[in-house]
Amino acid sequence: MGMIERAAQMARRFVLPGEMDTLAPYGEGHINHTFRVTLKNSGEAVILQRISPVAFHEPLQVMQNVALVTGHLRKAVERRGGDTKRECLSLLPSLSGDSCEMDEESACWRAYLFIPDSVTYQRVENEAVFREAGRAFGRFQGDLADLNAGSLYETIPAFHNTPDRVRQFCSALKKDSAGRSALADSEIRFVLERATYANTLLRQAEEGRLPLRVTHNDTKLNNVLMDAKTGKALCVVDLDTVMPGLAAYDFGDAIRFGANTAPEDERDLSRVHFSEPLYQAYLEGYLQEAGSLFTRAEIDSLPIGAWMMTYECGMRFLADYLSGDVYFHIQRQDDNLARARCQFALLCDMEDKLSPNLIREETSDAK
Ligand code: ADP
Ligand code: GN1
Ligand code: MG
Repeated sequence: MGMIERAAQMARRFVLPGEMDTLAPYGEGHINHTFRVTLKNSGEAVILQRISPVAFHEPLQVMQNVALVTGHLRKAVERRGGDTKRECLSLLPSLSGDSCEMDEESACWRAYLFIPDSVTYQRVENEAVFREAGRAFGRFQGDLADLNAGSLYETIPAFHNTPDRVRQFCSALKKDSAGRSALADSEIRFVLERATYANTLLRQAEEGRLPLRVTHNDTKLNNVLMDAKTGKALCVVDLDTVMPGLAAYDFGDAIRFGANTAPEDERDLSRVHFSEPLYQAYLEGYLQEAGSLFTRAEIDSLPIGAWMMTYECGMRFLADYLSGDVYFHIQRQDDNLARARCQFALLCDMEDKLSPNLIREETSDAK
C-alpha cells in the first residue's frame, strides 16, 4: 500500500470535524510524513501525521509529551485571552478515544486541527520575520517555564548531547555502510578537527552553571506558524522533541537555520554566509519574551549554542550520508552531503564573526 492510500485509511480512524474531501502531502519537514486533509462543506482542515519510527522509538511516549505540552500551552493562551484555535495545537481523538493510532506496520499516526490563515516560511525573508520567530520561541519558553521538566519523557535520548553525536558519527564512519566515506574526506576531517569543542555546553550544564529547562529542541523557522494577515507569530508546532534541554539549544538551532543567507541545502557555497543583522533580530525577539527568565551564564551561552547546533546538525547530516540516508528525508542522493557542506560553510563564517563571544567563553571557562 502506498503512503497516500495508507494516510487515507488512517484518516478514517480519527474523529474528523467533517467528511474527508481531499488528502495531500504537506510541508517540508525532514522527519515525519505530514498530510493536509480538507473536509466537505467545512472551512476546517486537518493535519494528519505519521510519526517517524526511525527517529522516535517510543511514539506513545511522544504522544504523552505532546498531550501534556499542548494542554499546558492551551491554559497559557486562555490566561492571556488568546484564540485557542489558532495559538495552540489541538489534537483530535481517534474513534477509540486515543490520541494516536498504530498502522499495520506499527507506525503511529495522529491528527491535529489545521490552524487556519497561517503561513510557514521555509526561508527568512527579512529581519522582521526572524524577530517574530524569536518572539514565538521565547514565548514558548516562558509558557513552559512552570512545567516540570521531569514530567517529560526523553523522546530521543541524548538528542543534543554533542559529544555523543560525535561518537555516533565516528561509529557511522567506521561502518561506512554506504561505502561513501571516500567522497566526503574533507568534510569528515572538518568534523574531527572540531570534536574537542563538542563538550563545551554540556560541561557547563553538568557543573550546574546552565539550568535545564523545558525546551523545543527543533526550532527551525518552519516550525512556527505566522498569521497570514498580520505576520505576527501564532503558534509553535512540531512538539515531538520537547524535552529537558538548554536555552542555548533552542536559540542555536534557530540561528543555524535562519541566520544563514542561503537555504539549509544550498549547493553554491559562495551564497552561504552568517548574517549578523539576522542574528541580532532573532536575539532581540527571543530576549524580549524570555530574557527575564535567563541567568547571565545562559545569555552568555547563546552564541556557543549557535556554533554547537550548526556543528552538530552538519555532523548529523554527514553521519546520515555515510549511513545511506536512513534518517533525514532526501530528494537527491547527495542531499545530506550538500546539507552538511552548507552547515560547515556557515560554521566557518560564524567562527570568524562570532569569535569574540566564543573566545570570551573559553577564557571564562579557564578561570
Ligand atoms: P516534521 O516533523 O516532519 O517537520 P511538522 O510537525 O513540523 O513535521 O509539520 C510539517 C509542516 O506542517 C510544518 O512545517 C507546518 O508548516 C505544517 N503544520 C504542522 N502542524 C500544523 C497545523 N496544526 N496547522 C497548520 N499547519 C501545520
Ligand atoms: C529535523 O522535523 P524537522 O524537519 O523540523 C530534525 C532536526 C534537524 C532538522 C534539520 C527530530 O527537523 O533535529 O535540525 O531536521 N528533527 C529531528 O533540518 O531529528
Ligand atoms: Mg517540522
